[in-house]
Amino acid sequence: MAELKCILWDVDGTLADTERDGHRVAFNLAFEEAGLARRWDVPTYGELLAVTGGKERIRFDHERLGTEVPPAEEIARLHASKTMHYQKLIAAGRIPLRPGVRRLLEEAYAAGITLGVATTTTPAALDALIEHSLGAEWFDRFAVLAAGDIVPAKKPAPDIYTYAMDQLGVSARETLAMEDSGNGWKAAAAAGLKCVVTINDYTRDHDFAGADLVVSELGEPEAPPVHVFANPHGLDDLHHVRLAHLQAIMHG
Ligand code: XBP
Ligand code: MG
Repeated sequence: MAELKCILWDVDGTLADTERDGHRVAFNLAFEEAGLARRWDVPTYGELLAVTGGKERIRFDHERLGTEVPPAEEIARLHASKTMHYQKLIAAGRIPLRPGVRRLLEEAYAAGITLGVATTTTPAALDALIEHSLGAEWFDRFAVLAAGDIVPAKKPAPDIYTYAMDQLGVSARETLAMEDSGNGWKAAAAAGLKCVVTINDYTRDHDFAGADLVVSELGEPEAPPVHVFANPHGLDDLHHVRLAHLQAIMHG
């Protein structure tokens, strides 16, 4: 039994549904701009999400098609262009936060819980989402922004979570992860964290066996109740996910 001291948030799919209408669209714009014929449609992109990290995903696409993998510098250039397009999409306000994210962040912040980000996405992409979707005050409210290539092994490796906890000086016992995907859940579990999962259309069939709560979204008091897919701690009153639920998970 431990007190909840820290919540580490995944970004893509958890804070906002960024993949289908954000990252995917930005990759396609970068392919087009580079004169490449490749386009990732919605189902194809879902398959490519098996690999985290945009540069890694481009490489994986070539590997699985059996086409020649471009040199690392070329992939990096293509990915830099993708990041620029992604920043523009985010700046245009195309991607709102998921239901309940702001509410729960505010509640936890007001309660003095340490908040951080642990994501595989590129720092520039994360910064755009904070600035345009969350609000610039969150640059200070998050005590750590752990992102991208800062650790070499991306999720499902635990490294980004371990890195974030090291930076904050908190232990796995007192930290909870918020995730949306199988790879994210595996990373959190491998780092020894309890984990709440909010699924989305790309991740609803992923394996979340062992997660501490699996729901459709965090939800809002005035909206219909969330769908609960797994509630191993037997949490009550799950119309929407509140800080009290996260604290109960840590006690359980
Ligand atoms: C997110 C990712 C990222 C984004 C694209 O995974 O895998 O690669 O899809 O971002 P998670 P970049 O939510 O588990 O962190 O192109 O900036 O890598
Ligand atoms: Mg995610």
